[in-house]
Amino acid sequence: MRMPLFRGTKQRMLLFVAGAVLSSLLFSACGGSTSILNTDGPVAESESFIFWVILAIAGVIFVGVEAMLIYSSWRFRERPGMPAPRQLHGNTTLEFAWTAAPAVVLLIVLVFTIRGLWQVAPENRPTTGKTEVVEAIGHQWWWEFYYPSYNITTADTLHVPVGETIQVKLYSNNVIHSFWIPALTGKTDVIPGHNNSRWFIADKAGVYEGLCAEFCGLQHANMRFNVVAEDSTSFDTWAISQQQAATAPTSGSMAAAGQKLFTAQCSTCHGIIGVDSKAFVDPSQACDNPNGTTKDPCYVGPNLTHFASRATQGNGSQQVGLIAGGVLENNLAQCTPGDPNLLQNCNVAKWLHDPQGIKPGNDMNIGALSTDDINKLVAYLKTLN
Ligand code: HEC
Ligand SMILES: [Cu+2]
Repeated sequence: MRMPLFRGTKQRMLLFVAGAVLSSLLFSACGGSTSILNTDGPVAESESFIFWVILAIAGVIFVGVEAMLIYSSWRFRERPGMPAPRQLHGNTTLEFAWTAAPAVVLLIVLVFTIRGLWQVAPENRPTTGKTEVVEAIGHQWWWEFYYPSYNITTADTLHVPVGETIQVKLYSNNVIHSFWIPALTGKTDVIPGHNNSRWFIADKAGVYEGLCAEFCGLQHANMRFNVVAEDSTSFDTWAISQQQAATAPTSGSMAAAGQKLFTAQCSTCHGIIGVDSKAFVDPSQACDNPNGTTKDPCYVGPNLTHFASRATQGNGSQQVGLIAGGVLENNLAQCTPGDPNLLQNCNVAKWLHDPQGIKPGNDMNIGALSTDDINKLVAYLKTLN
């Protein structure tokens, strides 16, 4: 019976080693803008610095302990005819030393941690330079962003000006989410009835990945967003374009028919400024925030006024647009109403065809749409620049 047991252990060991190698290979694919070690702003830098400090200390301890272990196992190994080693018990100096040494190590870690906490604290955000306030609302399961100074609302993509302090006020009226942009700022819980805030600065223009880092239900993994950091001129141009009401489609066009369908079937959950909604809603005052004062009506789904501006731009490597928390890419350029392969090529058509199949459990519960209606709606959504 002993042999198979031994073999089993060996096999398990082999499996474990193979698993470890495989998973490290897999995880080595994670990197780029999603890595906390590849930072592009002072807040994330301060946080990853603590990681490096702890890693360095732990590394020195690991190498030291392992070296002593290996040395003494070899140096004092049992040889034939050796007498039993001297038996020891209790050594006050040693006892003090191995109590004091870890305490000192932990104290060093504590000092760096407190320093980091201080640097990233909401009250300690830089007061020199410009500050842009953004209200981020965690929904099940997508992020909404409201800019009080422009009175604009968007979803899935957070635009920020490079080099300016971005103060993010965090709201939820459902469950606890966590706001996280690995390359720019660490995680902060988004708690109903308890309004947290966070600040960060993007040092470089670019597109960064953001996500929800608190398990918030079935589609928690599809609650991602993009951060587009751009120079202040591009940011202003973007913000001003977002302030405009949706342009009305040419009467008699396919898009106009789509708008009619939208008003009839979609406007209970989606707002479009100039169509079924007069203005964007400030979540700090609205039903999104349980502490708010005026209970304005809020929409269940993303505001679609400028849905087309959230599509993938350029050749795709520059700004990838997202649909419904990143469950699909917003590839509107591939959406040609009338295309017989619309449902294969166009992601928003796929979404409209079967939102529950694509993101099971999400709040877009609608009856089946005909292909004809999907064509009209896609034609309309494409006009929402
Ligand atoms: C019962 C409410 C409801 C109705 C009705 C509804 N939607 Fe939605 N819609 C949602 C929700 C909620 C989401 C976000 C889902 C998520 O990300 O989890 C969404 C997402 C979307 C998105 C993606 C938006 C983005 O920025 O990511 C589009 C486009 C959309 N809906 C279009 C429509 C159209 C067109 C109709 C009418 C045929 C419609 N919806 C009807 C609730 C609704
Ligand atoms: Cu979440």
